[in-house]
Amino acid sequence: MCQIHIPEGKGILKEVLGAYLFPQTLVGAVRYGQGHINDTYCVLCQPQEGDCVRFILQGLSSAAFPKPEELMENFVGITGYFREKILTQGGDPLRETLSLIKTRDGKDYYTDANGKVWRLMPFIEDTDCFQSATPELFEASARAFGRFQYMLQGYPAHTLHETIPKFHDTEDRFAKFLKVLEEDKLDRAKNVREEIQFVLSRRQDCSVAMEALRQGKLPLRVTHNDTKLNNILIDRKTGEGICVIDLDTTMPGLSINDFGDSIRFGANHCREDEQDLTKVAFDIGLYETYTRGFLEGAQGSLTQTELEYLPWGARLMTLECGIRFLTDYLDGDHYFHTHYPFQNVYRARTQFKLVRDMEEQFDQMHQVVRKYM
Ligand code: ADP
Ligand code: GN1
Ligand code: MG
Repeated sequence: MCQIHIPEGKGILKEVLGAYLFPQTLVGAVRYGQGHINDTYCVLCQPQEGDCVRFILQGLSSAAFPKPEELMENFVGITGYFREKILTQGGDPLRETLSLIKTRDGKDYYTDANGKVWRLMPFIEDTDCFQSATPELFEASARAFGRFQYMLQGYPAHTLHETIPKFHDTEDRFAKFLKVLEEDKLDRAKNVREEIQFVLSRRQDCSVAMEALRQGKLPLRVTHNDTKLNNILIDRKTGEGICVIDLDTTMPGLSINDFGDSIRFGANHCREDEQDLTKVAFDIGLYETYTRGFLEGAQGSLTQTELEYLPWGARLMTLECGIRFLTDYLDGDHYFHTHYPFQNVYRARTQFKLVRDMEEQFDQMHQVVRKYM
């Protein structure tokens, strides 16, 4: 057996990799991707002839996912459902959806000595994962997320576990923010007075989607709930969104949130933690591009009311995400991966600037949707 390269301080990886039987010689594992939640590694194997074969190894965040076994049950159900659909349509399920590699003892995942759950998946090659995109690629991602919504229409929603309870319940996010703010256990509130005020003055907004759900105006569907541009793999040959990834929050939810979260992340030209707010601006042109693609992909599966609420989806997902970043900062930065101090504050600020822009352009946002209804 060759010497395996494992990142320093990650002895646990040796244990995890040992749980799998690799057909080729294991070369090593490196940290991979820009996800904020899971511990993702690219595992490299060298066959006797030819190029290295890559795998994605992920340790699920225990801070985010209290019941990882239930999450994995969802994962198996959803990917199995996609597999069948893709096969009927003559597609390639190994490229168009995620799949799991079994452990030596035939399990779908490995639980390490600390109780952390790990999964191993084939690396979907000849694809790109973008943090920002050209309008063409953004539209391609929109078609793929819209199609994701469309394809899940018939999924038995009652079989899905809620992997993060109240994940996009914006009222509950507001309540959690208030609680953490009241405690202010690290005495950090004094550093973010303006941001706190921004949230407090938008309490009413936090109820818009939840109220529409309670009144039966918006249907509960099976949705992805984390539709960032970097949660989609773009086929290098066709430029189309070939595989929707990061299925950990796919569960009952609102379609407007799937639309909205993509807008939050992609309809601008800045990093999520951009520190120069003069560079942060909502781009209504990109919003239109995404709307066109999403509605094309959804193939008429959204109701009239859902369409009317799409702009609210964008505004609320952006506000909610800002609230979550700010809450995490006040709480000690335990939830989102951070790479330097105040990163969650910078992230919250970009979200709030985008919310302001959307508030100012809300009428135009509605007009854009009407154009494609
Ligand atoms: P997180 O929840 O932390 O965001 P993701 O599941 O989104 O974790 O994975 C993080 C990154 O890893 C993705 O943005 C993508 O770049 C890459 N990735 C994940 N799964 C695959 C895969 N099967 N093939 C290629 N790249 C992948
Ligand atoms: C997280 O896992 P990732 O990086 O794709 C988070 C999303 C946030 C996003 C902000 C499970 O997404 O809800 O919108 O960061 N995922 C989870 O960038 O909390
Ligand atoms: Mg991700």
